[in-house]
Amino acid sequence: MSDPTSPGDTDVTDQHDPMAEVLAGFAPYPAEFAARYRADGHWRGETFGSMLRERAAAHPDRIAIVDPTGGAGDDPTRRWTYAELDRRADRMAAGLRARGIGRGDRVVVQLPNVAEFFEVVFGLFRIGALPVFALPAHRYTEISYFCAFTGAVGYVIPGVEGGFDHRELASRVRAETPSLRHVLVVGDDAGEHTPLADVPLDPADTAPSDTAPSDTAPSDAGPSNTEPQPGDVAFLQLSGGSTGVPKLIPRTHDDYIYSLRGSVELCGQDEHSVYLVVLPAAHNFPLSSPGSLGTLYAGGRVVLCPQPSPETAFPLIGREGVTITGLVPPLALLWMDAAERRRAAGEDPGLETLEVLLVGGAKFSEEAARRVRPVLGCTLQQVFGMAEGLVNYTRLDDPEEVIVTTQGRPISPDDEVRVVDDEDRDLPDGTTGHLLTRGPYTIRGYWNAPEHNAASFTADGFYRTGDLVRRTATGHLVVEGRAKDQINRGGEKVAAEEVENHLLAHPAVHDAAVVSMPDPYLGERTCAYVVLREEHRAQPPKSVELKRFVRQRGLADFKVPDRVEFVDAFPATGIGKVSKKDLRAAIAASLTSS
Ligand code: OOB
Repeated sequence: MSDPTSPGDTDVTDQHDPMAEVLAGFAPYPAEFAARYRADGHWRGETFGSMLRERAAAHPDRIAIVDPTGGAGDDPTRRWTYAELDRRADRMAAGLRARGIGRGDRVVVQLPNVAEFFEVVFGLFRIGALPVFALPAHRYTEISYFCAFTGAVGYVIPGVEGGFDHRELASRVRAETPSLRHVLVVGDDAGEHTPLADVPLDPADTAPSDTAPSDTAPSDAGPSNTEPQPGDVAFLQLSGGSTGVPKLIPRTHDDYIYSLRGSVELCGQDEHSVYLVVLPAAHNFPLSSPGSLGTLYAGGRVVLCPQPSPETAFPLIGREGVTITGLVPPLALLWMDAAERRRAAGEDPGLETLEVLLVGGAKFSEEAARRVRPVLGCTLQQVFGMAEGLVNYTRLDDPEEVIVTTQGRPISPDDEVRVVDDEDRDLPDGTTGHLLTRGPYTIRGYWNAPEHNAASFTADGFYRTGDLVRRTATGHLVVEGRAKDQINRGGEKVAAEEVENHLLAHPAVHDAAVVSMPDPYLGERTCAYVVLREEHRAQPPKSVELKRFVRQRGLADFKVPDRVEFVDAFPATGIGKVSKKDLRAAIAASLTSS
C-alpha cells in the first residue's frame, strides 16, 4: 500500500490508488466462470448506483424508505420517496467526493437502523467507494481492526447509541489509524467530528470535478471519478469468522445484485412488498435476503425498525402494512410468545398484513417452525445463508413438512453444492458431511487473506462453509451441525479463537478454550474453559473478573463469554489437541444435571 497518510485529494504527486489496493486483495471469478454467469443471464451488468437511478426514474414518487425516528414535527416518521433517496445519494456522493473520498476508498459504516444508512451506502456506491459493514455491537477491538486492516479513510457512526458513545471510540481509533481522515456522525452532536448533515452537496456545485475527463489518471486527479463497473467490488462484508480476527468478504455489484434478484423472486416480492428491517441493517440477512436491498430492487418499501422487540415491531407492522420480514430464531420465538400472550389477553397482535416470515442465521428448531403459521398467521420461509455467498431458501409453495424440517435449497441452478467427508469425497444424499459450495454469488476468496484462503477454499474454488449438512431427495439442505470453531449465539457468530486470544492476555490465564453450550433461547451460548497459571490457582480470579477483562479490552458484548469454568487441564484428543468435543459434552452434561 502506498503511504496512506498523504491525502490523495491534494497531493498531485501521490501514487495512492485505492482501487488498485482493492483489486490486489481480491480473488476474482475465473474468466470462464464469469463468462458463463453472464451468458446465463445471472450477471446483467447492473450496479447499485444504476439500480437506484432506474427505480427512481420509473417510480419517483413511490416511498422507498420509512424511518419512524428522526423526523421533525409531531410525527417523527421520515418517508423518503425513490426520487428523494436518489437525490440524497447524489448529494452525499458529491459531498464525499469533495472531501476527497473516491473510487476504491474504504469507509467503515457502523449505523443503527436509520434512513441515513441508505443515504450513505448509496452515496458510497455511486462514487465507487466501498462501505465496510460493521455491526452496531462492535467496539474498539473490532472497529480499530477494520479501519487499520482496510486502510479506511472514513468511519460513519451514530453519536450515542444504546448508551454507548461512538464519538469517543472514533476519536481513539482516528488517533491510531493514519489512513482515517473522516469521521462522520449522524445526529445533532458530532463532538470533534463532522456532522453527516454537513457532507451533502449539490452535485452542480462540484460539476467541474464531476465532469473531469475520465482519461485523467486517478493518481493525478485524486479520487477517480470514473463510474463504478458491475464487476467491481461494491463493499466489504464481515465473515462470522472462526479465526483470531474477522475476515472481510468482497462482494461485487454483479454477484450481489444477482442474489437480490433471485431472493426477490423466491420470496415473492414485488412493488407492493413492505419489508421490515428488524435485524441490524448492515448484516447480510436483512440487507439482501431479500432484505432492504432486495426490496428496493423490487420497487417495494423498506421500513426501519429501531428495536427488535414486539412492543416496537408489532405496532409498526400494523401501521405501515408490513408484508415481509426476517428474524433470527430467538426473535422469532420472542415474537410468537408475545403474539400468543396478546391473544390470550384478548388483544389483537395486529399482524394481519404479514405474509412471509424469514427465519435464519442459526438453526430454527422444528417445533418452533411448526408454530409460525398458526401463531403469526404467515408463511415461514427458512433461510440458510452466509455472507460469503450461498443462500438457501425453502420455497413459499413447498409442502409444510419441507418448510418446517429443512433449511431450504440454493437460489440458483448454478449454485454448486457438494456434501463431502473429511477427505473431500462426495457423500450420497441423506448422509451428513461438510458443505462445500461454488457459484455465481459466492466469493472465491476473503479480501487480503492468502493464508486463510488456502484453508477456506478448495483448489478448484469451492468455499468450505464449515457447516455440516445433509441433502434430502428433494435437494433441500438440513443443517446438522458445524465443523468450524465458532459459536452461533442465536445468529450472532463468535469465533472461539478470537475470544481465546483475549482471555490469554489476562495475567492469570495459562490457557483458554471457548466452546458452545446448549441454551433453550439462543440455541447456543459461550462457555470459556480456563486453565490458570500455577501461581494463581490458590487464589483464582472470579468468573466476572475475566468477563469484565474481556469486555474492557473493547470486544463486542456478544463475544464476552456467558460462562467461565476453571479446570486444571483440558481433555486431549488422540493426537494431543484440546478436545473441544469433550468440553462441549462436559458443560452440556453439567447443565442438564444442575
Ligand atoms: C447468515 O450469515 P453469516 O455470515 O452471519 O453466518 C453464516 C453461517 C452459516 O455458515 C451457518 O453456520 C449459520 O450462519 N447459519 C445457519 C442458518 N443460517 C445461517 N445455521 C443453521 N440454520 C440456518 N438457517 O447468518 C445469513 C446470511 C444470509 C441470510 C441468512 C443468514
